[in-house]
Amino acid sequence: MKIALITGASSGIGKATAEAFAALGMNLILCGRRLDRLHDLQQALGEQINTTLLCFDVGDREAVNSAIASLPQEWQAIDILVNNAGNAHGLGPVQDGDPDDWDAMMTSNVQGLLYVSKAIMPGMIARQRGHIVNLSSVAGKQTYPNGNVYCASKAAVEALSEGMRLDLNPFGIKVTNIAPGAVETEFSLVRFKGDDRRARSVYQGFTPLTAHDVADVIAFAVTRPAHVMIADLLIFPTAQASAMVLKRE
Ligand code: 8X3
Repeated sequence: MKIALITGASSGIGKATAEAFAALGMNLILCGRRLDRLHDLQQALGEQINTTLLCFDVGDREAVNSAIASLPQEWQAIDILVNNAGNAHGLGPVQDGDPDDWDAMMTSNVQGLLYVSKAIMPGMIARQRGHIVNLSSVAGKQTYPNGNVYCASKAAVEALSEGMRLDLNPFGIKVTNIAPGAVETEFSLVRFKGDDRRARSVYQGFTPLTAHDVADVIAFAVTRPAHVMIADLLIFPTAQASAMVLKRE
Protein backbone atom coordinates (compact mmCIF):
# COMPACT_ATOMS: atom_id res chain seq x y z
CA MET A 1 0.00 0.00 0.00
CA LYS A 2 1.45 3.33 -1.04
CA ILE A 3 1.67 6.29 1.31
CA ALA A 4 0.76 9.71 -0.09
CA LEU A 5 1.10 13.07 1.66
CA ILE A 6 -1.19 15.81 0.37
CA THR A 7 -0.89 19.47 1.40
CA GLY A 8 -3.94 21.70 1.36
CA ALA A 9 -6.07 18.57 1.78
CA SER A 10 -8.91 20.29 3.58
CA SER A 11 -10.60 21.64 0.44
CA GLY A 12 -10.59 21.95 -3.33
CA ILE A 13 -8.11 20.00 -5.44
CA GLY A 14 -6.31 18.67 -2.35
CA LYS A 15 -9.48 17.18 -0.90
CA ALA A 16 -10.57 15.74 -4.25
CA THR A 17 -7.10 14.21 -4.66
CA ALA A 18 -7.40 12.61 -1.23
CA GLU A 19 -10.71 11.08 -2.29
CA ALA A 20 -9.26 9.83 -5.58
CA PHE A 21 -6.20 8.35 -3.85
CA ALA A 22 -8.38 6.70 -1.19
CA ALA A 23 -10.34 5.01 -4.00
CA LEU A 24 -7.00 3.64 -5.21
CA GLY A 25 -6.38 2.17 -1.74
CA MET A 26 -3.52 4.48 -0.74
CA ASN A 27 -2.79 5.40 2.86
CA LEU A 28 -2.97 9.14 3.29
CA ILE A 29 -1.25 11.83 5.31
CA LEU A 30 -3.71 14.70 5.08
CA CYS A 31 -2.16 18.11 5.74
CA GLY A 32 -3.85 21.46 6.15
CA ARG A 33 -4.34 24.43 8.40
CA ARG A 34 -7.95 23.65 9.36
CA LEU A 35 -8.06 20.66 11.68
CA ASP A 36 -11.87 20.51 11.78
CA ARG A 37 -12.03 20.14 8.00
CA LEU A 38 -9.27 17.53 8.02
CA HIS A 39 -11.24 15.59 10.64
CA ASP A 40 -14.37 15.77 8.47
CA LEU A 41 -12.43 14.44 5.49
CA GLN A 42 -10.87 11.69 7.59
CA GLN A 43 -14.32 10.63 8.74
CA ALA A 44 -15.72 10.75 5.21
CA LEU A 45 -12.92 8.52 3.95
CA GLY A 46 -13.82 6.09 6.72
CA GLU A 47 -12.12 2.82 7.37
CA GLN A 48 -11.38 1.91 3.75
CA ILE A 49 -7.81 3.19 4.11
CA ASN A 50 -5.50 4.43 6.88
CA THR A 51 -5.29 8.18 7.30
CA THR A 52 -3.33 10.44 9.59
CA LEU A 53 -3.63 14.20 9.97
CA LEU A 54 -0.97 16.89 10.17
CA CYS A 55 -2.15 20.41 10.96
CA PHE A 56 0.35 23.08 9.92
CA ASP A 57 0.90 26.05 7.64
CA VAL A 58 3.24 25.12 4.75
CA GLY A 59 4.75 28.61 4.89
CA ASP A 60 5.97 28.12 8.48
CA ARG A 61 9.29 26.31 8.13
CA GLU A 62 9.54 25.22 11.77
CA ALA A 63 5.97 23.95 11.76
CA VAL A 64 6.60 22.00 8.55
CA ASN A 65 9.72 20.37 9.95
CA SER A 66 8.21 19.44 13.29
CA ALA A 67 5.00 18.11 11.69
CA ILE A 68 6.87 15.85 9.27
CA ALA A 69 9.32 14.79 12.01
CA SER A 70 6.36 13.83 14.23
CA LEU A 71 5.17 11.14 11.81
CA PRO A 72 5.30 7.69 13.39
CA GLN A 73 7.71 5.20 11.83
CA GLU A 74 4.99 3.44 9.84
CA TRP A 75 4.09 6.68 8.04
CA GLN A 76 7.58 7.85 7.20
CA ALA A 77 8.20 6.06 3.89
CA ILE A 78 6.22 8.53 1.79
CA ASP A 79 5.83 7.36 -1.83
CA ILE A 80 3.90 10.32 -3.21
CA LEU A 81 4.00 13.99 -2.22
CA VAL A 82 1.31 16.26 -3.64
CA ASN A 83 2.34 19.90 -3.20
CA ASN A 84 -1.13 21.34 -3.55
CA ALA A 85 -1.34 24.01 -0.83
CA GLY A 86 -1.43 27.51 -2.26
CA ASN A 87 -3.66 30.45 -2.89
CA ALA A 88 -4.17 33.71 -4.74
CA HIS A 89 -4.72 36.93 -2.82
CA GLY A 90 -6.02 39.86 -4.84
CA LEU A 91 -6.25 40.55 -8.57
CA GLY A 92 -5.20 44.04 -9.58
CA PRO A 93 -2.42 46.20 -10.99
CA VAL A 94 0.96 45.46 -9.48
CA GLN A 95 1.40 49.14 -8.56
CA ASP A 96 -1.69 48.88 -6.34
CA GLY A 97 -0.75 45.50 -4.84
CA ASP A 98 -0.77 44.88 -1.10
CA PRO A 99 2.63 43.62 0.08
CA ASP A 100 0.86 41.43 2.65
CA ASP A 101 -0.89 39.68 -0.24
CA TRP A 102 2.43 39.29 -2.06
CA ASP A 103 4.03 37.78 1.03
CA ALA A 104 1.12 35.40 1.57
CA MET A 105 1.26 34.12 -2.01
CA MET A 106 5.01 33.74 -2.21
CA THR A 107 5.13 32.12 1.24
CA SER A 108 2.51 29.47 0.60
CA ASN A 109 2.96 28.87 -3.14
CA VAL A 110 6.76 28.95 -3.33
CA GLN A 111 8.45 28.68 0.09
CA GLY A 112 5.76 26.28 1.31
CA LEU A 113 6.36 23.92 -1.60
CA LEU A 114 10.08 24.08 -0.93
CA TYR A 115 9.83 23.55 2.85
CA VAL A 116 7.58 20.50 2.53
CA SER A 117 9.67 19.02 -0.29
CA LYS A 118 12.88 19.61 1.68
CA ALA A 119 11.46 17.57 4.57
CA ILE A 120 10.40 14.67 2.34
CA MET A 121 13.02 14.43 -0.41
CA PRO A 122 15.78 12.87 1.75
CA GLY A 123 13.62 9.80 2.44
CA MET A 124 12.75 9.43 -1.24
CA ILE A 125 16.42 9.76 -2.15
CA ALA A 126 17.40 7.11 0.43
CA ARG A 127 14.74 4.73 -0.92
CA GLN A 128 15.64 5.62 -4.54
CA ARG A 129 12.02 6.10 -5.45
CA GLY A 130 9.16 8.52 -5.02
CA HIS A 131 6.86 10.84 -6.90
CA ILE A 132 6.39 14.56 -6.34
CA VAL A 133 3.35 16.23 -7.89
CA ASN A 134 3.44 20.03 -7.92
CA LEU A 135 0.24 22.01 -8.49
CA SER A 136 1.09 24.89 -10.73
CA SER A 137 -1.42 26.80 -12.89
CA VAL A 138 -1.92 28.19 -16.36
CA ALA A 139 -0.86 31.36 -14.52
CA GLY A 140 2.64 29.90 -14.28
CA LYS A 141 2.83 29.51 -18.04
CA GLN A 142 1.13 32.75 -19.09
CA THR A 143 1.16 36.02 -17.17
CA TYR A 144 -2.18 37.78 -17.47
CA PRO A 145 -3.12 41.38 -16.65
CA ASN A 146 -3.48 41.96 -12.89
CA GLY A 147 -2.17 38.46 -12.13
CA ASN A 148 1.40 39.72 -11.55
CA VAL A 149 2.55 38.24 -8.22
CA TYR A 150 0.26 35.19 -8.33
CA CYS A 151 1.55 34.47 -11.85
CA ALA A 152 5.12 34.96 -10.60
CA SER A 153 4.55 32.48 -7.76
CA LYS A 154 3.24 29.87 -10.19
CA ALA A 155 6.05 30.59 -12.67
CA ALA A 156 8.33 29.74 -9.75
CA VAL A 157 6.46 26.45 -9.29
CA GLU A 158 7.04 25.68 -12.99
CA ALA A 159 10.76 26.35 -12.57
CA LEU A 160 10.93 24.30 -9.38
CA SER A 161 9.18 21.33 -11.01
CA GLU A 162 11.79 21.43 -13.74
CA GLY A 163 14.62 21.93 -11.26
CA MET A 164 13.42 19.04 -9.09
CA ARG A 165 13.07 16.78 -12.13
CA LEU A 166 16.67 17.53 -13.07
CA ASP A 167 18.22 17.26 -9.62
CA LEU A 168 16.23 14.20 -8.53
CA ASN A 169 16.80 12.36 -11.81
CA PRO A 170 19.78 10.38 -10.47
CA PHE A 171 17.56 8.93 -7.73
CA GLY A 172 14.69 7.62 -9.86
CA ILE A 173 12.21 10.12 -8.43
CA LYS A 174 9.35 11.26 -10.65
CA VAL A 175 8.26 14.92 -10.73
CA THR A 176 4.94 15.87 -12.27
CA ASN A 177 3.86 19.46 -12.87
CA ILE A 178 0.10 19.95 -13.13
CA ALA A 179 -1.15 23.30 -14.44
CA PRO A 180 -4.93 23.71 -14.31
CA GLY A 181 -6.86 26.56 -15.90
CA ALA A 182 -10.26 27.56 -14.54
CA VAL A 183 -11.27 25.22 -11.70
CA GLU A 184 -14.24 26.16 -9.53
CA THR A 185 -13.15 25.77 -5.89
CA GLU A 186 -12.75 28.28 -3.06
CA PHE A 187 -9.84 29.71 -5.09
CA SER A 188 -11.64 32.84 -6.31
CA LEU A 189 -13.43 33.36 -3.00
CA VAL A 190 -10.01 33.56 -1.32
CA ARG A 191 -8.57 35.68 -4.15
CA PHE A 192 -11.43 38.16 -3.79
CA LYS A 193 -11.35 38.06 0.03
CA GLY A 194 -14.79 36.58 0.50
CA ASP A 195 -16.59 38.60 -2.21
CA ASP A 196 -18.91 35.78 -3.26
CA ARG A 197 -20.49 37.61 -6.21
CA ARG A 198 -17.15 38.48 -7.75
CA ALA A 199 -15.89 34.95 -7.14
CA ARG A 200 -18.90 33.34 -8.78
CA SER A 201 -18.71 35.66 -11.80
CA VAL A 202 -15.33 34.12 -12.71
CA TYR A 203 -17.06 30.86 -13.60
CA GLN A 204 -20.23 32.23 -15.18
CA GLY A 205 -21.26 31.39 -18.75
CA PHE A 206 -19.13 28.29 -19.16
CA THR A 207 -18.54 24.96 -17.47
CA PRO A 208 -15.34 25.17 -15.40
CA LEU A 209 -13.26 22.22 -14.31
CA THR A 210 -14.12 20.72 -10.96
CA ALA A 211 -11.54 19.76 -8.36
CA HIS A 212 -12.43 16.14 -9.20
CA ASP A 213 -11.53 16.65 -12.87
CA VAL A 214 -8.04 17.68 -11.79
CA ALA A 215 -7.81 14.94 -9.15
CA ASP A 216 -8.63 12.33 -11.84
CA VAL A 217 -5.60 13.52 -13.81
CA ILE A 218 -3.37 13.46 -10.73
CA ALA A 219 -4.57 9.91 -10.00
CA PHE A 220 -3.70 8.96 -13.59
CA ALA A 221 -0.23 10.49 -13.28
CA VAL A 222 0.60 8.58 -10.08
CA THR A 223 -0.64 5.24 -11.36
CA ARG A 224 1.58 4.99 -14.45
CA PRO A 225 4.07 2.12 -14.56
CA ALA A 226 7.45 2.67 -12.89
CA HIS A 227 9.15 3.58 -16.19
CA VAL A 228 6.56 6.25 -17.16
CA MET A 229 6.69 9.82 -15.83
CA ILE A 230 4.03 12.36 -16.73
CA ALA A 231 6.26 15.43 -16.64
CA ASP A 232 4.01 18.38 -17.38
CA LEU A 233 0.27 18.79 -17.95
CA LEU A 234 -1.85 21.86 -18.80
CA ILE A 235 -5.53 21.18 -18.13
CA PHE A 236 -8.30 23.48 -19.36
CA PRO A 237 -12.05 23.28 -19.36
CA THR A 238 -13.18 22.85 -22.98
CA ALA A 239 -14.38 26.47 -23.02
CA GLN A 240 -10.88 27.78 -22.25
CA ALA A 241 -8.13 28.32 -24.84
CA SER A 242 -5.61 30.36 -22.83
CA ALA A 243 -5.38 32.19 -19.53
CA MET A 244 -7.59 34.98 -20.89
CA VAL A 245 -9.59 33.35 -23.70
CA LEU A 246 -12.82 31.78 -22.48
CA LYS A 247 -15.89 31.04 -24.56
CA ARG A 248 -18.78 32.28 -22.40
CA GLU A 249 -22.45 31.89 -23.30
C1 8X3 B 1 -5.87 29.41 -11.16
C2 8X3 B 1 -6.22 29.70 -12.56
O1 8X3 B 1 -6.47 31.45 -14.39
O2 8X3 B 1 -7.19 32.08 -12.17
O3 8X3 B 1 -4.52 29.22 -10.97
O4 8X3 B 1 -4.86 31.90 -12.67
S1 8X3 B 1 -6.19 31.35 -12.93
